Amino acid sequence: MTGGEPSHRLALIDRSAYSSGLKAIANKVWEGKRISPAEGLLLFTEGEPGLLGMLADEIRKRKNGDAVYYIRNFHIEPTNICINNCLFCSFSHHHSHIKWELTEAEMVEKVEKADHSIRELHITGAVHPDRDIFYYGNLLKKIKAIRPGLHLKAYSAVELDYMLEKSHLGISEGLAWLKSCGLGSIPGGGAEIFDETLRKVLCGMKSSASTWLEIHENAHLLGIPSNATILYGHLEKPEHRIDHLERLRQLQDRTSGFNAFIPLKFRNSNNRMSDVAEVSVVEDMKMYAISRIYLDNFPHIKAYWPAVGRKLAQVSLAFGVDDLDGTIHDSTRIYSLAGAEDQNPVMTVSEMKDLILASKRIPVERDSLYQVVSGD
Ligand code: V47
Repeated sequence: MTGGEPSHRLALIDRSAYSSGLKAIANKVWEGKRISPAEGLLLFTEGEPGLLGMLADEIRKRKNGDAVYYIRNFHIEPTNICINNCLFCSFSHHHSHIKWELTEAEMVEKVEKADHSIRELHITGAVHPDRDIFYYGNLLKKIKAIRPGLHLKAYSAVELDYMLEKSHLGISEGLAWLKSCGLGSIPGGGAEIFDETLRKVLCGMKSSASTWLEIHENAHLLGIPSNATILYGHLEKPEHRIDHLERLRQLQDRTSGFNAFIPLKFRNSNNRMSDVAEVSVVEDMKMYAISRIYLDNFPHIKAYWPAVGRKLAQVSLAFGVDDLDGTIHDSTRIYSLAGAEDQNPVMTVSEMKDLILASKRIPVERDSLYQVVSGD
């Protein structure tokens, strides 16, 4: 906290016209207490951006000071051939009708060509019917042989679920083997929305919510950290968002294995949900802020700028966000295909720093485990 200012702000809230319910939540947040699902719901239905931003910003400050983290990273998307056919997806072959897959040699070549300052490789893509855990484990081994220092954040729980099943391995056994191959952490993809009814409509073929959570829990128990996401701004209601956050908060209470939570705004180009309008920026900021307030046990809230655009990512820094992901190096197509602003996402370190400094915050280069590293 910075000298007396927060209590002054709280006094302003107490004298405001906010409902007694909102004032009670504000008091709880200031005292560092956890809010309930009903209170989270009230924030969605009654909270306005000014109040939500103030509360989220206070928590962000207590947890991370003025640091805004970023990492030098790039992605490999191994294939767009997918056994699933999710309504919101613009990436898989189901929508484009063009199938492609990178060979192992092509992926290894991408690593060989990658700038040596890059610390993290994020591997995720479609769920290819023929590729099993041994294929993907051996890929990690080959990459590690060339670049032992590169952190491999690889394979969403949905990809893992399929490769484990295809290879007849249990979750723990399979993850332990992938760890021995070089798996460093698991990205947060595939969570979408946990509510079973809605999940069936949006992505009924995909792994269930409970499987997603089980895979992350097993990973955490093996010392493999992970991230979590929510896909929001489509058919869901505030209660679905709170249910999603609550399931994650409960798991994090058990394991402390999540590093970051990443709200992913639904983008409506080139998919079977193009008739669903994208939500407003106000709605985006509410989602970031309430995520920061609700997930009191998550260290970091990330705005993934290739998905939301750099302007929105910059504004999110006032709504609880302390992490902007990375430099990306024009290596992902998941969001450009879905209509994101940056069609060739790449951000130089100096652009990243300028974006953060303009928000009066401190750019901090990190590794995949949020250790501070000195760049350049
Ligand atoms: O699970 C797909 C989402 C996710 C759309 O862990 C869409 O650091 C919006 O999880 N509109 C994959 N979202 C990406 C992902 C991720 C990204 C960056 C960092 C990390 C991390 C994880 O992309 C999918 C899905 O929820 N997605 N299509 C769409 N049309």
